Amino acid sequence: MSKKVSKVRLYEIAETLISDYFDGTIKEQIEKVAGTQFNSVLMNWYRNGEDYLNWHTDDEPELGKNPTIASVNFGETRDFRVRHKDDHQLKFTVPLQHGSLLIMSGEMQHFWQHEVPKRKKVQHSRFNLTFRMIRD
Ligand SMILES: O=C(O)CCC(=O)C(=O)O
Ligand SMILES: [Mn+2]
Repeated sequence: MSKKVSKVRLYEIAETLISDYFDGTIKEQIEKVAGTQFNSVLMNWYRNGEDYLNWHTDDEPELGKNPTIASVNFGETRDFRVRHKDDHQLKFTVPLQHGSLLIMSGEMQHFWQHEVPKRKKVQHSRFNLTFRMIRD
């Protein structure tokens, strides 16, 4: 698929993804790769490079101590940045391309924060699905 994904195409992808999610197709594939099970999914929609997500850790108590979080990416490539909580100079960037899968697991959320920064040059949409296991 080309790098630029048209809006209409993106809506088609979103629709397919949502129906795939409900019949379990995507979830099952991701679970196989991640080696764990998920019971919830969150969709983030970045309309263009102005939309962003600030530095944070996924450390909500309902995710448990060492959560595995799997993120599947669609549309525009966006930078996913990671930095150490205690030393912000210790950081790296992963460009998340269309079709890529990012898995965060183990003690990552104890020591590392992540963000999706603004990117002025990005004009098109990107969304991702983040699969999680919410415990009661
Ligand atoms: O859009 C992304 O890749 C990051 C999403 C994220 O960090 C989150 O939903 O907690
Ligand atoms: Mn997060």
